[in-house]
Amino acid sequence: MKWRFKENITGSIPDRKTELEIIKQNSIFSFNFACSKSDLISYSNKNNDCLYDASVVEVFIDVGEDSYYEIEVAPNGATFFAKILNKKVTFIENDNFFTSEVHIEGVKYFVTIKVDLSRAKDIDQVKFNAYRIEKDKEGKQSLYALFPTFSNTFHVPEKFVLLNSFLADEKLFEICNSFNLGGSIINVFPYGNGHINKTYLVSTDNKRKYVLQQINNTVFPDVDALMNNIVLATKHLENKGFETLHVVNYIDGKPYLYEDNKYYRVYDAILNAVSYEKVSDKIMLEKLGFSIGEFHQAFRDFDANLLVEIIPNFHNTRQRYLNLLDAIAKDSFNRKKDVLKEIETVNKYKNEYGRIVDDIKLGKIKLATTHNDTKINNVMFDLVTGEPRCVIDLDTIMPGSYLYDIGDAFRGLFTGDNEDNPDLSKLNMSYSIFEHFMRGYLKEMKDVLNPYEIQMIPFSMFLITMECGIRFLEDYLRGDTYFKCHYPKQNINRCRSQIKLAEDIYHNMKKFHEIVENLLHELSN
Ligand code: ADP
Ligand code: GN1
Ligand code: MG
Repeated sequence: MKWRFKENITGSIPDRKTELEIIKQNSIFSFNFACSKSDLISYSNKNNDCLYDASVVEVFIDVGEDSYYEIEVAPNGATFFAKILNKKVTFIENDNFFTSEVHIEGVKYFVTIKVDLSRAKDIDQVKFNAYRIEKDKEGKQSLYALFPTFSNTFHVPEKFVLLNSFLADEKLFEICNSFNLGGSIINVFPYGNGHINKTYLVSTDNKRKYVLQQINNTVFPDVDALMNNIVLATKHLENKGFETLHVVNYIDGKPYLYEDNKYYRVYDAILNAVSYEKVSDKIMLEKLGFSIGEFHQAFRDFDANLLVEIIPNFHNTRQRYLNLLDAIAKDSFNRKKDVLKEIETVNKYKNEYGRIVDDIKLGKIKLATTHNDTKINNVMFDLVTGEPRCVIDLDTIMPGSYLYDIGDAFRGLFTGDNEDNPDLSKLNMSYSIFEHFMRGYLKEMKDVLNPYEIQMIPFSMFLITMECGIRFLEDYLRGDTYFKCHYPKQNINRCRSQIKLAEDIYHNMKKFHEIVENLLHELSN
């Protein structure tokens, strides 16, 4: 892979191209530079002279000692080799640490620096950065770097990256580095179980951790609006003293980076916290319900119209059903035959799907700022206290009904880690889970929901669960393009679990009503 250098102070892509390719052969690492548009001015032909006062390419390498090596090669082949310890330069002669070669073609020059890293105690800990200085005929000096230091010096060891990890996952390292995270990146690992974005945990040597996400641009075509919603919502929460996601801006001040047709964002990682696929502890459930209620309360003085409806009709179940009918009619992948039973079950309830959207239009159900994806793994719990700390995954924050979030939370809690488990007996439609979560939620929200909304809680659990089944089914018929799938028929399994749960809820709504009534009675005393 060839890397293009950036302008060192601004991080912009310069017209004058510098490319670097790194090739590893056992302990020898070849750094192959291709430098275009050069006036080929070298300072002198003496080694260890002030070569950096004219044109030169450079590699800085830290092999795990307190100091780092600086290697420079000029277009005329002269070299500079020194050890830098606390900014103090010690020249090195007669060392076989590296060899170099230069080749010139017109105004272009090529340098190969071969470094022998067999002296490194732990090759995985070796860090580096690479640079170019170009001094033109007019005497103007330009600084370029693989990882810009955003200053007028290259001597910023915090900008070095681990060489081996970099070679393993070069692109992600480059992206993380360009966000200016204030530390050398140690690792970038795939992280979490989300179905939509690609998520990575980024560790740096400044002890801070970050979450890098490649935003799913098919699901979210308007990334500007998406990030604007998130920034508005998180600022609102922050102003109220709640812990929330914190967006790390790209160096141009935007909350995301667009590169090679892909969108990336970085959040501070929420430390000492974890997200779960299932929760059954009674105390935790009550606290979880409370924190979803708190989330709703926090946005009561926020103007929901400031938020763009990022996925129109997201919880319009009637529309979701119509989309499914369209996918069935098209049957583009000839998959309808695999899911006839599921289609039949979904059709049975078709007259129910418009109820909440129609009630919103009639004013019986309020529109508020809602999360719209209150899946349990979108809540971070404290590792020490076990308590919910904050609700994350704010991609779908937009005007909606509280009932969407309540219904969705139970869908997730009853599903647990069995969303794609073909053994449907593992699903857990539990009155106890309902009661404990609802107790916490109603403590916060009983006076905000109107009596009709309260009455609709059990129905909302049925509706959102069935809606999710419909969405998995549609995605299967359309060739698995929306939800991340890890094996061929995963969306069928997911659909079956949701439909089964939805039917169970539908047939037991009376019992859920009774629990709500009892809780309201308990909480009013
Ligand atoms: P998706 O939209 O794909 O579900 P999420 O934003 O929910 O993506 O992220 C996926 C997972 O990554 C979450 O369930 C959580 O475990 C983890 N995660 C996301 N953001 C953070 C964060 N800021 N700090 C810690 N973990 C996070
Ligand atoms: C998706 O992004 P994630 O994994 O938290 C989906 C939800 C579904 C859920 C089903 C933006 O949630 O709506 O209910 O999968 N999110 C989006 O597991 O579509
Ligand atoms: Mg998520």
